[in-house]
Amino acid sequence: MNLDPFYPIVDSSDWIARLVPLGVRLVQLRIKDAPQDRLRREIAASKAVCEDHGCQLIVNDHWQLAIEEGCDFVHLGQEDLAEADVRAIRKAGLRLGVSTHDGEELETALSVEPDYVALGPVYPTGSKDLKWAPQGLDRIAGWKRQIGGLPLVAIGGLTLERVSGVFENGADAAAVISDVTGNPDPEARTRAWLSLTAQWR
Ligand code: TZP
Ligand code: MG
Repeated sequence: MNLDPFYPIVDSSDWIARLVPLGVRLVQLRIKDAPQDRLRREIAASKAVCEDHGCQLIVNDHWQLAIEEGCDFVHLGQEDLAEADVRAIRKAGLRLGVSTHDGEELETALSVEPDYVALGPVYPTGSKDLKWAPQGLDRIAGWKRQIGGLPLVAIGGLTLERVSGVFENGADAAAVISDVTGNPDPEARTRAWLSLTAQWR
């Protein structure tokens, strides 16, 4: 499976409606703590926009809603993975990406035969509280050696200015939150990311 190298993560369908039409081909909807009915609406609206624009939507956490809404890709962290019914996810035909932060988590992730593995945080991040120190670029290279052809997503503190290093060390995609949605001009920043990452597509 081929992942687009630019993998923005956003927390609403409004963001998806803003950014996906610019040419984004891979996006994650990551909404924490919302009522089920709102989550369902957000997932459905995101899916509609992504379908219109040929963009792969990946739904974080809410795998049951993702199945019910006909989505085809979910992302789970390790805690979500422990509670999820991976067989149900697979039976419904969805693909699955899994977060990892250390070797043990990588083994757990690999045991469910994921469609990609994410490693983070590469650099310090303000977007998520994590107990792990920044992994650095060497760790990206090490993870890639271990997982071989399985796509590797780098995440955490990635900016346009320093993203090249993750691709040079074997990452297949760069997942990013604040460098895009925290930018004063998110549309311009998205275009710049698309333009820079086209070389790794
Ligand atoms: N997992 C590891 S780091 C991170 C997640 C969800 C946050 C990445 O956000 P940012 O703003 O791109 O550092
Ligand atoms: Mg999660």
